[in-house]
Amino acid sequence: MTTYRNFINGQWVEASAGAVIENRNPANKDDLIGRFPHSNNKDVDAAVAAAADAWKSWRLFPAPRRAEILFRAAEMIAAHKEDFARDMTREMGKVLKEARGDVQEAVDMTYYMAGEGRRMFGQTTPAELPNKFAMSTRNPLGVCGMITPWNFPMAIPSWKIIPALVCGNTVVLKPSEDTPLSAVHFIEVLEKAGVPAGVVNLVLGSGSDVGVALTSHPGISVISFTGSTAVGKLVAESCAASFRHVHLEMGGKNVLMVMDDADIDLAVDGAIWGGFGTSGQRCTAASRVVVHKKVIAEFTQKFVERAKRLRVGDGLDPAIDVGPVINEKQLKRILEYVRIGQDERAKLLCGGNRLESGVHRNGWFLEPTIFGDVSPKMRIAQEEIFGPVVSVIPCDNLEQAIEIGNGVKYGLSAAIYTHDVNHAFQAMRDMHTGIFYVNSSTIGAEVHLPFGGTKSTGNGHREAGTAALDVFSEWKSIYIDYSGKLQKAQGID
Ligand code: UN1
Repeated sequence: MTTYRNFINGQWVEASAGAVIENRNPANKDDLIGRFPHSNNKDVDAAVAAAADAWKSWRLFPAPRRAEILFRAAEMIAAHKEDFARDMTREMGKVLKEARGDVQEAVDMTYYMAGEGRRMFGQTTPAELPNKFAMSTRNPLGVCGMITPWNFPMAIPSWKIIPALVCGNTVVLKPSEDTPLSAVHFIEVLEKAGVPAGVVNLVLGSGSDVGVALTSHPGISVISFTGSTAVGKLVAESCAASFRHVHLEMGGKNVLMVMDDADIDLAVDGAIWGGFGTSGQRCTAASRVVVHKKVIAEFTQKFVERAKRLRVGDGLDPAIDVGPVINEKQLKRILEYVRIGQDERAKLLCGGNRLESGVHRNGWFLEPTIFGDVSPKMRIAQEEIFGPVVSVIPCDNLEQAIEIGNGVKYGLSAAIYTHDVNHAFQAMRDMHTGIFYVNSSTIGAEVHLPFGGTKSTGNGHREAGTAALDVFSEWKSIYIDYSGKLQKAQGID
């Protein structure tokens, strides 16, 4: 049994209070993965102090050289892909193929962002006055605090840490207590790739201890948070007090719209993948499927038939399609939504139960669940469930599909299945989401495009793509007057 540590100022250290959190496999709770530090505000203080000190030199380290370290890190993650993916499946349950995809996203993001070390373009512009030069440059902010969830245990830390580093910031990471091992692997890679001491720090523990200490710490310049909308609100409030920058990536209630001219089998593939991939535990999950009345009978029959055939079990077994959900608390929450859906008189078409006998007896397994006859205002059609539960909602036409699609408080991802190019363009324009797909499911964003959502999904920022640089740098506008005399602003004689 391994006892893991925090990483502060280039050293692997125990939490100051010596307390530990056990991490167990959600597919088999007898499988103890390790003991991890239950850190507190003293550990956060030490990590922020180390990061602040390291920032003094890291910010001056040339960006192309920061990038060299990050390119090495990308190679190392790729070399460990299989081991990291297996440990990820063991600690959070998603099937191995998907865990490999998660590690691959970290590889892709690290290569992509390292490339920014030789770009990170600013602007040069004409100046208003003669013999004057004008330009703008990106500048690092200082120490970045990062709070990351368990559903993408390596990808999401990479989406935050790598752009922060390439911009010249230093980092304190607090990953979910459900997935500390993947974070340890990622930080070890950065250490071995040559990131200097103090530039990246890892403080493991709970949100109420480490998260709160981080978001309220005066030494932090920016907080980047991915998690629930309820917690995101607390994070934003805590940051507002000191005008600390905050980037929030929160909930989703994404819609997959199936029009009457759609390729139904393709749409069913998309609904299965978007609804039950990662056991529905993605902020981009297709948790609502809005289907044209003309094709809803055919679609629903095929969708339910496919969902019933999904094999639920340990994600390390290659025959399994859907792994467990992350923990008992989430399992209970999801089952509570199944009850709510039944109380609301939605029609339970398949699933709805916990699987707890035989091979499922030691884990947090749920049957893939589909509700039919869902009306758009029901709670199951409005609230983020974050589990393998999909609502099928009928519609009369495209306009109504768009209205239903937009009729939730979230705005992350949407998809349309149609062969009508006009409908595809109209939906693309009118869906108020940060991500939109045509003839493809709501999940599967790529690292070089902005990732994030509108309304209660986010606070206007995006991660990934060059948009991430806007979270982790600030503009400085620079004017150089080489006229040798006092020149006042245009319009002043
Ligand atoms: C998330 O669910 O928090 O587009 C992120 C996707 C993935 C990332 C999801 N690339 O579904």
